[in-house]
Amino acid sequence: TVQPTREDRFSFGLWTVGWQGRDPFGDASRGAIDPVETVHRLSDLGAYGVTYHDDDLVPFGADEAERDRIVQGFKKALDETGLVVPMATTNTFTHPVFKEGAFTTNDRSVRRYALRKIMRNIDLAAELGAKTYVFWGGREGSESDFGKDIGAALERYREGIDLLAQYVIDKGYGMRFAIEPKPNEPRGDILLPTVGHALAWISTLEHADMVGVNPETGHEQMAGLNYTHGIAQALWQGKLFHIDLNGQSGVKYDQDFVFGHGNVLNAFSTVDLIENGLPGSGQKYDGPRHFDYKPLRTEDLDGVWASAEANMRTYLLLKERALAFRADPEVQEALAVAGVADLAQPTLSEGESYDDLLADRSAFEDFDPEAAAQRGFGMVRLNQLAVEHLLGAR
Ligand code: GLT
Ligand code: MN
Ligand code: MN
Repeated sequence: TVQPTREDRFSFGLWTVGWQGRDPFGDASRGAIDPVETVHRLSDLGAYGVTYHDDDLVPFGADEAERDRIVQGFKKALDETGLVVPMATTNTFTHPVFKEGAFTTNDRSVRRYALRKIMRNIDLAAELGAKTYVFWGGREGSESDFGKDIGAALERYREGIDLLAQYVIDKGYGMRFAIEPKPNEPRGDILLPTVGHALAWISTLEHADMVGVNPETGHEQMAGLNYTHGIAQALWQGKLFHIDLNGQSGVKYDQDFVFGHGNVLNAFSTVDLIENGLPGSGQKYDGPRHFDYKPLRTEDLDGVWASAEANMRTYLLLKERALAFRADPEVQEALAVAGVADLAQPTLSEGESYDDLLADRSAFEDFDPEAAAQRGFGMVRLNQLAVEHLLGAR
């Protein structure tokens, strides 16, 4: 059961296994991997998809002939393996031209250049069959509260995404956009820092219907937030277009650990939600299980591929545990004691008005808050059952 197959729909970014271990304090600890090799290795490991930034595939500044040669080689590898490209994205953060932002830099010429760079890769992404286009605004932010007009920045962000949405519609690419929130790093503060900020901003867009979110486990946790709650809200709002699964240990730098290597109990509830959906409404995420992690800088190339496999194994093990958890009669009883399913029942009866509620003496005049306050919900027992299933003790 822990052998990944195409049906599991696991995908990885070229930049994940391809990370060479460069950090702010140290040089690369590994050599580069050819994207063609990555496609073959991921396929051998049981993944179904590979994702990329324009510059992961074609080095920044390559001429047309070089670009063509690389793209053809990549396509050939996809054909040979059957791997698909479910998602693509643009690098608008590495080159120093983007040091002050891309969509939202104060320099208008750079904003125009960024839009062109994105449009160019959207064309390629469409050619490769991508259905989701991710926007991670790593450089959209500031270190000085006085150096950025935040209202104007959000307006320019909106202008840019509206333009690109119109482009995709006019071209008939059938793509949806997914905004990836992150609170900070590399900027001191990044715009659209959490799932909530992103959802609120998306509602202001001209083509809001085709824009959702791509929440990353560690990014919500860097803000001290609950990832499972974040994706649950996005799912409930019909906005969970894509996910970046990884591991993070608390509020600190972006660790991009292997999925589950961090807050493993939250990883368990994440998989439970992805696999079993929202209990009340049955809403379920049906996109790729995408891993956005970095193999530790301590690893050699064998360690890189072992770490890719680790993400998928952890996911499948948690999936197995989540199904066992839901099937356990004692868990079902504990869920009933906690009243989990009762929350799906509307608070007012069908057709009931506030006048009816005001007339209902049992709701207030005859209601005994002291008696109701006596109820125990058994949440600790429920949580302990989850931990015991997670530990394989049940
Ligand atoms: C970058 C970032 C990730 C984003 C990628 C998409 S790039 O590695 O840290 O979280 O998902 O641009
Ligand atoms: Mn990250
Ligand atoms: Mn990510």
